[in-house]
Amino acid sequence: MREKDIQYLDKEQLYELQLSRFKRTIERLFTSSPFYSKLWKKSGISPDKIKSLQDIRRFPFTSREDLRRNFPFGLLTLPLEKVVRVHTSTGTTGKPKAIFFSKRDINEAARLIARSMKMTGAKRGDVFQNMMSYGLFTGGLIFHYGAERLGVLVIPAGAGNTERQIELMQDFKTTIVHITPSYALYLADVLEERGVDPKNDLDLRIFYLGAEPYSEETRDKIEKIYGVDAFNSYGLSEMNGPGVAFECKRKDGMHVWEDNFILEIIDPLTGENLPDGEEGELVLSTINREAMPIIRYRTGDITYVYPEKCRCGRTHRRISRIKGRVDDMFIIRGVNVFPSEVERIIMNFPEVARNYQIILERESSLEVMRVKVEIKKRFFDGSIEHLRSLQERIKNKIKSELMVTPKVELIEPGTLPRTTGKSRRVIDNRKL
Ligand code: DLL
Repeated sequence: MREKDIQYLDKEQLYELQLSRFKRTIERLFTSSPFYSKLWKKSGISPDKIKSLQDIRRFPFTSREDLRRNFPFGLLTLPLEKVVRVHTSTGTTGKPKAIFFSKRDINEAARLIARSMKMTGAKRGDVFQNMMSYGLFTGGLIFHYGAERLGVLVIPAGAGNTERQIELMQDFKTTIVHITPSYALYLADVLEERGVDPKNDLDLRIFYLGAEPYSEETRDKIEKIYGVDAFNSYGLSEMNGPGVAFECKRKDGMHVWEDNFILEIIDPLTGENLPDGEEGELVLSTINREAMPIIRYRTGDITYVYPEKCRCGRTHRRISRIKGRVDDMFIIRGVNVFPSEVERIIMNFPEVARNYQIILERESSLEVMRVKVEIKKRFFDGSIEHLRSLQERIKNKIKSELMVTPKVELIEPGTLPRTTGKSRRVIDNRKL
């Protein structure tokens, strides 16, 4: 089937495609995966009982722990001579997770990236600078293969070495950049210090932002600074890496490529499926992968499915911007808070620069949320009254929206640690 046709299949056709791929995946796993066949036999499931996609709900979830416990080869279903690549994902604790790819798996992952890039307007003749880390992280190589497949000129810059990134952008007249939102903000600082105006002195037109949660306000900020269209890109190593879900030109939710993944939203506490429109944890199953299919993987990411079809005409359903990970959420004085909500609030203040940090502490027996916010230089050096009132306004806004009274600290730009990869926004010192 042609790429374009897959994206615009009508609902029934997409359903049939998913169902047949789902059945085939389950049948294969029953015969080739000791891990799944054992698990499913224990739950009394067999492939011939699958009649509809709803039947996926009878399958047990696969957890991050399952991947760790079976590290490295436990979920591999092909002999090693048919496997051509491994990527790993490092958690904060213990063993990483290993994800294996056959040649076909790499091609299919690249197809999804090429499809996503094309959807946003990338085309031959574009110069694409990939500022994501190469190596075991998927943001480098998986995206790289997709960009080559589309036929753009790829600069495999990797993350970091900011001076060289700027030089590369200038020398090769880069038009498209793939970058984490926190590195995009950091890069903007360095450009400013060098006297380079990203809007007028460079040739940029498209940014792909992903690999970590960020707010709509941060996207707006990046679009304004660079004068580009910035598209949200979502994925995780366990599901190939990037290319799971991507925004189209409408920039209103990310299309999950449902010909490759089955998408469910569950209540993270009960595991019950939730209807479209309700927020919960995203669960994904691969239905077009050979080396290491994964069924009902609990991503830990909080989102919801848009109930209505996108105006772009594509049938693949959309998920909302990721609110955070189930385990990112912290509870302070009984209130549940996602760091992304704090970000959304503070980034709405024009005085706020590009970086912030949330520190959770205990002062005597009371829990305190300290929010350190970098302020643009001209405001930081401006009147003290203005700073005092700003501090008060940020505090009150957080208090009224999140029901927690924070301690707000305004600090000079460039004070907080900067990152070229994924950022760490919350430091929890309460357990110490
Ligand atoms: O971050 C893959 C990726 C690379 C995605 C490049 C997009 C661009 P992991 O290192 O395994 O893989 O981390 C996956 O990062 O479960 C989310 O919690 C978070 N994440 C990824 N993309 C987004 C996004 C890659 N657009 C984890 N918004 C996921 C929010 C994101 N969170």
